[in-house]
Amino acid sequence: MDINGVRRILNEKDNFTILTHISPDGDTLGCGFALCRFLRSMGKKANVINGDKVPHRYEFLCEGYYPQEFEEECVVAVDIADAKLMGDALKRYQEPGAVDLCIDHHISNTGYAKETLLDPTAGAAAMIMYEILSGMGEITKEVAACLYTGISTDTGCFRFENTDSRAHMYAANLIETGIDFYTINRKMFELKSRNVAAAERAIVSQMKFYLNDKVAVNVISLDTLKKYGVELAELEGIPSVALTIEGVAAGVTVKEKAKGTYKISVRTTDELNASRICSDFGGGGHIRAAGCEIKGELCDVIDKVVAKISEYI
Ligand SMILES: [Mn+2]
Repeated sequence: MDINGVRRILNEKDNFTILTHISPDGDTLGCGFALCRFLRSMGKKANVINGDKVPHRYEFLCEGYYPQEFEEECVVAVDIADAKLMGDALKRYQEPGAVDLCIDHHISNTGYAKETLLDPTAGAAAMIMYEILSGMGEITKEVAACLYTGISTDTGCFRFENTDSRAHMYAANLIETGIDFYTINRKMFELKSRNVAAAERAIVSQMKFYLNDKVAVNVISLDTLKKYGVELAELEGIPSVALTIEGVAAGVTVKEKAKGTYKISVRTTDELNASRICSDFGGGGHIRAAGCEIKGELCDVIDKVVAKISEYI
């Protein structure tokens, strides 16, 4: 479906449920709350539903948000590549045909929705959302803050390879609305609690190297989270640490979800395709950042991922 098709749906329907993905990030939440605010300002009803709770640093995106009562007419998924990424709390939306419209930029999108607007060249789904909404009406400061957060977080504050002139241009237009982008970026990329800083130091000090130091692995165990009193969502900075080391082509973060279940996040330089590595384990994502889930003992899980990467190196 093209942008005009999406605008038509947003104009025609009145009651929207907007879904965001589990382990919500700035892009899925930014898109979700931007769309919700925009639709409400059009006099329509809309709710944003998350499979997980909104991490503290993103709470400003839902400032003033309250759930509305209505008969659901249109279900929109934002930044969700695969129905299973809605999580167990949103099981009912994982059924075939449950999602009417998906707006996404993941090359690995499975096409689970009835209609999909997919632009894998967009660094953030929030860029697609900006294109849709800016053609429908005025982007208020509140909506702009949500969209800017999505673009900034998914491009690593305009540093990742997925950053292009379009990302900068949209960001510039959003800044024109008067948003406090300094505070947004400081919250997204700098501020952390002392506990989180201590946990990060402990994790990074245990970083292991494989394949002639081309692969670096960080492990976030449930014990570490407990010891430092932090949540997994607060350690979003860890996956980018490995790639700051010269010679590393793949940074792997192994997150213990439950005993024997690990969430793997893979970040790569231009030597490797992270999405392909993860799709071999049933996951997916972007070329330079992707994820998957693997069950087993920690050492076996790491061996499997490293062996897979060695096939592509
Ligand atoms: Mn995204």
